[in-house]
Amino acid sequence: MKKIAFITGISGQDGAYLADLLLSKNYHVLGADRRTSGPSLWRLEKLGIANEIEIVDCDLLEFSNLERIIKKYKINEIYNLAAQSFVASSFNTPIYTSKVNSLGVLSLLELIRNNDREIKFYQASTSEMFGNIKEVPQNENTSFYPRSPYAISKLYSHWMTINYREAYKIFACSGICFNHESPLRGSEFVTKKIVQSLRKIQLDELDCLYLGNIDSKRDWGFAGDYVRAMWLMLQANTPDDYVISTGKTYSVRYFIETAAPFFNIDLKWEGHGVNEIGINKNNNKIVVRISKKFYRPTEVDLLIGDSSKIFKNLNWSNEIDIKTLIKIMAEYEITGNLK
Ligand code: NAP
Ligand code: F7E
Repeated sequence: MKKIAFITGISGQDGAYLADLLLSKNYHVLGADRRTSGPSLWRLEKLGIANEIEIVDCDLLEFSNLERIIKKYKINEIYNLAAQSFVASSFNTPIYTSKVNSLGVLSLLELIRNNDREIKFYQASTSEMFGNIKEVPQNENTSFYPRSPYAISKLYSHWMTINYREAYKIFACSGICFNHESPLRGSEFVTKKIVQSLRKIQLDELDCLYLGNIDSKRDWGFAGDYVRAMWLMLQANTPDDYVISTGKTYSVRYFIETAAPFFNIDLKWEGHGVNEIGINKNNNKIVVRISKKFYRPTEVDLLIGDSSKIFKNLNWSNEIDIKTLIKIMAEYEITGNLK
């Protein structure tokens, strides 16, 4: 009998890569999708797996949707990836973000508690919970100091996951994932925005890329590596929480400088702060400008993870480094080919 995995957030970046991984391991994959006005399953189509997944109509805010699914199927593993995941947006939609990212998770945990405590549960936690960092690098024991409604909503569900594990002996795990990217990353996130815009500049479809704080630093990995860690966590002998990261950090500025040559752009910087500009030395055109519009009310300046626990317990480490990640993302913009 095939194991049944229920993935919320199937239409997102991680949902697509995780579904691909679980199908390769012979799971029956149920994917929660909610109605939107446009097509939502393009990532699954890009990976060539759209027809292999059973899509179920489900919004995390509709308790009855979740209940119907949990009662209908004999689910073995739930991967809760659904979220309002864009930090910048969470400052404008704090109540909505909290409902989905906090109460949506609690609904799932309650349903497991009341219906089938054998279901294993993965919660998509985030390095944003470290926020105004208290330690370098950050590990599972580092104190949290969230800096956005997004991070605070995720901290709630992180602790709720731990509480349900301790109180009801549910196999519930929280993966504290640092930033992970791919060609299938949403276009509002900075890495995708950079490669997409540089390609448009190369094709004369855009004059200039506008960014916010380019000196902020992130520990960027590849989404394909991170979904493997999620799966490993639910195959372990005991449920636990893990930091999933590469252990290296780079600035947004470094990301642009490294991506630019793929698009025949040779960058030099002039000026400071909001007046800083990036000039293409090949034609002296200004291709990067700073806009206050993209600054956040409270920023997370630096993140760098320590994943020695998951390496030791589950033998996980990332395979794709930053330069390879940038190459994969840049080449996808040029060729449109994923594999
Ligand atoms: P993503 O591409 O933004 O995908 C989010 C998914 O959640 C989409 O499928 C979205 O559906 C769905 N969703 C949002 N609100 C929903 C609702 N009310 N009901 C049902 N589905 C809903 O995010 P991702 O990058 O794949 O990240 C996956 C998870 O990991 C998220 O929980 C995110 O917060 C967390 N995380 C991500 C990273 C990272 O660097 N990628 C790092 C740490 C943690 P629609 O398509 O309909 O909007
Ligand atoms: O920003 C800076 C921005 O939006 C990265 C989500 O997956 O990872 C992601 O959250 C950095 C920030 O990702 C622009 O200020 C500069 O310092 O790509 P991002 P994020 O906020 O780190 C965590 C782990 C998650 O859990 C989230 O779900 O880049 N930045 N200029 C910019 N960012 C954006 N988006 N756009 C800019 O123009």
